[in-house]
Order: sequence, then C-alpha cells, then structure tokens
Amino acid sequence: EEPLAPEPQPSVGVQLFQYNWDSVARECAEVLGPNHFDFVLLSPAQEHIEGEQWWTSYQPVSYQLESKLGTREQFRNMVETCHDSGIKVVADAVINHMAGIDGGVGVAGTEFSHYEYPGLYGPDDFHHCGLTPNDDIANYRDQAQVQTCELSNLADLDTAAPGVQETIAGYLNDLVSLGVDGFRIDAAKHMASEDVAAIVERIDGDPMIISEVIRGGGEPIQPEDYLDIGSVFAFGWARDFAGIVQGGSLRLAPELRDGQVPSEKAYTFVTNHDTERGEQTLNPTDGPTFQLASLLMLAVDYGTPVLYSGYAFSDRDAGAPQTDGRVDDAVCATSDEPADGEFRCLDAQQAAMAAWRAQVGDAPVANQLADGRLLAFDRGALGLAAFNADKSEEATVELTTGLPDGSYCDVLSDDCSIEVADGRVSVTVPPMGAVALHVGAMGQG
Ligand code: LAG
Ligand code: CA
Repeated sequence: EEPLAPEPQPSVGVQLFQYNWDSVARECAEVLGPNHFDFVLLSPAQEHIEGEQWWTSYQPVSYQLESKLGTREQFRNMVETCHDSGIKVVADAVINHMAGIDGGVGVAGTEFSHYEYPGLYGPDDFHHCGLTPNDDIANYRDQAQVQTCELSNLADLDTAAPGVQETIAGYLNDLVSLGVDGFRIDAAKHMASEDVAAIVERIDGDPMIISEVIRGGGEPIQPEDYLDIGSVFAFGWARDFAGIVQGGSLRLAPELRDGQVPSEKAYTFVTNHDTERGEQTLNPTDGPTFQLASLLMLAVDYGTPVLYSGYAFSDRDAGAPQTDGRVDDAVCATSDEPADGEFRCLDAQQAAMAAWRAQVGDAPVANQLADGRLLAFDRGALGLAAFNADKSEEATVELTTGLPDGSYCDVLSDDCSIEVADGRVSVTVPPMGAVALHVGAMGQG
C-alpha cells in the first residue's frame, strides 16, 4: 500500500528580477503554482526616473504604480493571477530615498527635482546630514552617516518624521489594497530600525516583512537590529554557503547556522540582483556549481529559501530589453550561455526541488551521511536528497533512510526505478548533481 503523502507546505520564494507584471503572472500560473512555491519577489513597482539601466527602478519619483514593468491595471491582474495559483506577492519597497539625479520627468510624467516630488515631499522631508562634504555616506562604521546621509546621492527621506512615515505607509497600504502579501524593505540598513518599525506598524494587516540589511564585519548596524520588525535576508549565510559549495565540503552546509540570524527569520538565497553583479556569492554564470547550490539550499532545514531568476548581461548597468520605455516580456534562454538580455528562467530541476521542499515541509534533517564530496540526508520520513560536489565522477552510495519501502522517482531526473527496501536505498548521483526522492513521487513498481 502506498503511504499517503501529506499536503504540500509551500515555503520557497523566487525573485523574478525585472520581470514585467505580465511575465510574473505567467510564471505564477505556469511554474510557481504547479510546483508549490510560496511567494514571488518583485522588482519595484513605483514610478521611477527614465533610463535604460535596470537600477532606474531604485530611484522613485512618485508612488504611482506606473513603471517600466507595467501599469497599475497589469499589477492588479498579476496579483490576482498569482493568488489564483496559490502564490503570494512580495513587493520591493524603496522607501529610504527618492531619486539620485538633479531632476527630470518620471516614466509616468511626474516632474521632479532632487528634493521636490509634487504632492509627496519637499526639501524639509529629507535628511541633509551635514556629516560629510557632499552629504554622501562615506564611512559604514558611523551609524549616523549610514542612516541620515545619502546612499550614492539618493535623496534620503527623513524617515523619523511622522508625515514622511504616513506618506510611505500610504503607498504601502495602496499595494496592500491590491493584494500584496509582503514587502522587501530596500536599504533597510539605511533607516533607523525604529523608523522602519514605525512605518511597518502603519501597514494594514500583517504582511511578511523582509528587511535588506547586508551584514558587514565591524559595522554598528547589524541584521539582528531589525528582527523585532520581521525577517531579514541572510547575507552572511549566502556568503558562507558560497564558500562551502565552492570548496566541496558539502557536509558543512546543513550545519551552517551558528552566528547566522535565527532560522525562522532568515531568508536564504544563493544570489540576488546586487550580489550577481559582485563577487561575494555564487552567481548564475557559475553554471553547475550555482545549480548545485540552488538545489542544496532548498534541501537544508535552515531559513526560507529564495531562488533567483534574472537576465544575462555583460554590462552591470544594462537593463532588461525595453520597447518604448517598457520592459519586454521575459524571454527564457534556451542555451546555457544566454545572450545579453535573455532570462535564465527557473529550470525543471529547480522547480521540482521546490516541490520537494514543500513535500518535506519542516521535517528535520535525519540519517545524514557525508563521504568526501558526497552529502545525503533525509527530511524526516518524507524525503531524501543526495548531492555530489565532484566535478567529474558520479557517486554511487548505499544509504539508510526513513522513507517507507517502495519504489521512488528521482524528481530531478525522472528516473522512477529507485527502490527503498528494509530502510536501505542505493542512489547514483551525477557529478555536480543531485538526486531527490519524496513520498509524493513514488513509482509504480
Ligand atoms: C539597494 N538596496 O539597499 C538595492 O538592492 C540596490 O540595487 C540599489 O542600487 C540601492 N540599494 C539603492 O536602492 C542600485 C544600483 C546603483 C544605482 C542605484 C540607484 O546598484 O548602481 O545607483 O540602484 O539607481 C546609480 C548609479 C550611481 C548614482 C545613483 C544616483 O550607479 O553612480 O550615484 O544611481 O543617480
Ligand atoms: Ca536613510
């Protein structure tokens, strides 16, 4: 008799960097819903400065939901489609600052100057820190500078002022009224945690809050300072994890939690849109190592994993392909070496492993076996995963498992001939690859 698999418990997210709203909706319906993902993380939705670069998204000029990624109506439809597919929507809230240029016209037609945004803010609503020659942040060891000076010239909102808090909360509540389920708090480190807390308290309902506080050694502001407000991205984990996967000592991965933020408040990632333009984490251009890391992140029982999909680029500033100021629908690359502007979409293995994670839920790691570059473990009696960090040799290993006896499919290869008998199973793991079994994917044999 085939044992009943429990209801999937979605927890995995994915950052769909610079996907337009129509493309997010399509991804929710076609990939994320069917694979029991939990949420999608968007790029910023508000009006922004004009330009070809991706980072115009991070220079707000008004809180109208009219951007290169789509209209308010497209945004509304996207949220509805994602919800219909069982997927929550997390918006990227750029609330520390406005634009970093002298002035201009935003993509929805708003005329602005550096410290003037009609109907929203005037010069008195901004910090003018007076602590550095040009009011730019110069020293990350100085909390006042980091939080009240300008991050690369971006006009820094006086987030302590009740009026500013009210205006920001009005914007976030507009997103909530369209069904948004949570927020990434962009540049949270650059706002006093009390300011972020006061803004979040003004948000209707009980949204997920994930603050972006990049851990830096010796800095006075640390992710721990923001845990009373909600969760944080686990930057320290992402950097340490990259080292582990690159070094091939996979057995260290499930233990990676001491000195990190507590698991229940940690959002883990292999890369994001900033780190993929730097050297501190693994990046999509790392090929099989990146893929192995993405799958292993989904398997361990630390944090809430967030996968990543963005487009290929050779110029770090280059935006996703646009037509008449609107980002085109995301086109998935069909080759391992995508042309600039083609998206590296979630692949079948990442999707299947997200479904695996939903099936094992929060069952603990058990029956861990580490042998050289191989690592295997169960998650309770619901799933088993094995990883091989050897670059050229496959590994065959016999494991003790708590999985019920029967035949299983490797959800990463669709090989359905794997037999668990008397609590033992033999698996063959490809070089830089993985095998994943769960009780929701048992074979016929
Ligand atoms: C973030 N988190 O704290 C975002 O994740 C990150 O992507 C944002 O930087 C940053 N903080 C501000 O929200 C990005 C680009 C920057 C870009 C900035 C503003 O990485 O390169 O700065 O967005 O668009 C650009 C130029 C700067 C210039 C600035 C102001 O690169 O040279 O000073 O614009 O005009
Ligand atoms: Ca600030």
